[in-house]
Amino acid sequence: MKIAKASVIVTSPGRNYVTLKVETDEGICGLGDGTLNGRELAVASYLTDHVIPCILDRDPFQTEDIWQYLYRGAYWRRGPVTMSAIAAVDVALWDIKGKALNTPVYNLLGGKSRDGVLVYGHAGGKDVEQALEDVARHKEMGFKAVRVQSGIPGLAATYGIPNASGRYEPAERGLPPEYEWSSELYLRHVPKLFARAREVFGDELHLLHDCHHRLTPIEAARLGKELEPFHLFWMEDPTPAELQESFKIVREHTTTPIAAGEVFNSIWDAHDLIRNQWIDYLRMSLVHGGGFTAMKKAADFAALYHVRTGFHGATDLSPVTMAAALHFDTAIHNFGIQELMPHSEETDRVFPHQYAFRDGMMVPGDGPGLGVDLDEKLAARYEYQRAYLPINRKLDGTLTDW
Ligand code: EZ4
Ligand code: CO
Repeated sequence: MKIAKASVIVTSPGRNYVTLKVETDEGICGLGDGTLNGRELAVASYLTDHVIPCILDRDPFQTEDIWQYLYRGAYWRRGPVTMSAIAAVDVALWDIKGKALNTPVYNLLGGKSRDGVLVYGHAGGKDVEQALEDVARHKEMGFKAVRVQSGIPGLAATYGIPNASGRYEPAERGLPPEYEWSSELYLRHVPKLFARAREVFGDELHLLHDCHHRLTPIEAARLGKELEPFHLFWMEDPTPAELQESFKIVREHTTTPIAAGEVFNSIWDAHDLIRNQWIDYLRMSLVHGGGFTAMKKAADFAALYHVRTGFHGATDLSPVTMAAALHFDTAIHNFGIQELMPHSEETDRVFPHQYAFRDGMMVPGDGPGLGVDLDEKLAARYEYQRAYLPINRKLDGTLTDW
C-alpha cells in the first residue's frame, strides 16, 4: 500500500482546526490533527508546502521511518509548528493502519488496559459560589473529577472563567485580548476556593486546579503547601517550565501532586522533570508532542519514574486528537487522567465520531482506526478566522505569562 494523496483542510466551526487527510492507493483514508491555537496557518503551510511532497508514495505502515524522516530529515529540531505537523502525519498513518487491519488503534498500542478513561471537566465561575455551582453541574453530568477555577477579587477577569454563553474559550477573534494579573491577589484567594469546595462536596470528588504558568517557583511552593489539606488530584503548570529545575523548588516544599506539559512539544522539554521525579503527571498532547510514535516513547520513559499521563484535551485540540488520545489512554499502562472540554455541537457535526462519555469515563469506540470522520462539505462552510490566545499584564502594565 502507498500514500497516494494528502491534503490539508482548514475549518472554523466556532474555532479553527487544521486537519490532514491522507489517502492510499487502496482507497483507505486517515485523519490527523495539526491544530496549533493562534498559529494555525503556519502548520497548514508547513504541511502543504514542505511535508506532503515528501510522504507521497511511501508505505503508510512505516510510521517509525516516516516519523524519523520528518524529524531528523528536517535538520531543524522540535518546535510546536514542526511537531504538530509531524503529529498530523503520524496520527493519520496510525488511523490508516487500524483501518487496513480492521482493528481499533488501541489494539495496535497494546490493547485494552482498562474499560474506560477517567476524564476531568472544567468548572469555573466569576466567584467562589458560582464556581461551586458549576462543580455541582459537572457532578450531575457524571464527572468524577473536576478542575475548578474562579474569578479573583480585585481582578477584572482571569483564566478559566466561562463567558456569557456558559462556555470557557480562551481564543478570541481579532487581535489578542489583554487580561490583568496579580499573583498576590490570586494566592490569597485560591486556598479559600478549595476549602469551600471540600466543605460542600466532601472527599470523594477529584479536584484539580490550573495555575497556568503564572507563579514563580516559590509562590507555587506556597500554594501547593496551602492546598495540601484539600487533597488536590493535581496542581497544573505551577510555574513556567523552560527552566526545568524550577520544579525542584516546588517539589521540595509540597506533597500536592504536580502536572505539567501542555505547551511542551518534545520529550526533551520534560526530560529533567521526569527523571528527577519533579512532576507526577505529563500533560503533553498527541498533536503538539509529535503523534503516537513520539508520545508512546515519552509515556514509556515517564513510566520508569512513576509519572503518569494526564493529556491535554482542551477544545483547541480537534476531535481527531480527542479520539487519538482516548485510544492511547485505553492502551498504555501508566495512564492517569484525560482532560475533557466538550467540543461545540458545530464542531462535533464537522467531525462525527464514535467516542462517547459515560459515567465520568470516556470510551474510544471499537470500530477500525480512530473512529472519527471529517464532513468536508460542512467543513467548507466554516472559513478560517484569525484568532489569538490572550496576553496577560501585571497591574503595573508589565507583560507576564498568560
Ligand atoms: O489554556 O488549551 O488545561 N488546560 C488549559 C487550556 C489552555 C488552552 C490554550 O490553547 O490550560 O485551556
Ligand atoms: Co492547562
